[in-house]
Amino acid sequence: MNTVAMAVDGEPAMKIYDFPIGPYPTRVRIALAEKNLQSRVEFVMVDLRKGEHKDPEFIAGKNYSGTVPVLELADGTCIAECTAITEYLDALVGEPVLTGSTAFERGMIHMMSKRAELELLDAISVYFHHGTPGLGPLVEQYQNREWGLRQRDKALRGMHYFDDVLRKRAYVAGDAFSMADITVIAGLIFADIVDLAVPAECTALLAWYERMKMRPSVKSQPAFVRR
Ligand code: GTS
Repeated sequence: MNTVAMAVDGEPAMKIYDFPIGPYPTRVRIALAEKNLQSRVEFVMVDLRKGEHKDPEFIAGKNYSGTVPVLELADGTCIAECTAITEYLDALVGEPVLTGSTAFERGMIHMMSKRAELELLDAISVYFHHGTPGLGPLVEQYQNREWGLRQRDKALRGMHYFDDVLRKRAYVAGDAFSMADITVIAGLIFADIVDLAVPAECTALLAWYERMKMRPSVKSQPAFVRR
């Protein structure tokens, strides 16, 4: 692991263990950009292609699940899981609110973000790790192609579901941009990585994605810049 950027203006440093082009780390990067918090974070590169996220030291000290991103607070506490990290960052500073202000908004955003994980992002991740070479033979210790292909089909159904949602409202969880939009964006980034095209008939999802890619917090991400 090596530290690739640091800009901390007198505030206690937070670290993000990161893989800059990865769909999941991009969720946290978008949240940081939306909240204008990048300058308070030191990014630490964890090279997934070298299996650095499976190092016993990383698993014992940073994230039991052996994934990135991980947020490390100044006192050494580590918070893993994109949803948990986004909730933490959202509570640090005010606008824009990404996880909801009212009970209704919080419930809707959490549900839709979880649904975007279950039906799209996590499904494509399983397809990547099981139905394709994934991170390569050094990292992928067990693969089940049948399971991977089922998850790819699940993700395609998920795309139709979110297309239907976005025919009825401007954003995934309501009338404002939220964590749920970020999670679907990550799903479509991962879909692109595994060459899983959004079906052409999903016009609402495709149009929403074009709008999302115009947001400064989204278009500046390494996941898009590299293309
Ligand atoms: N549920 C976790 C979260 O929401 O943070 C999933 C995190 C995750 O799967 N991260 C990927 C990872 O570490 C990073 S990336 O695929 O988006 O680059 N994958 C490595 C692995 O071996 O699963």
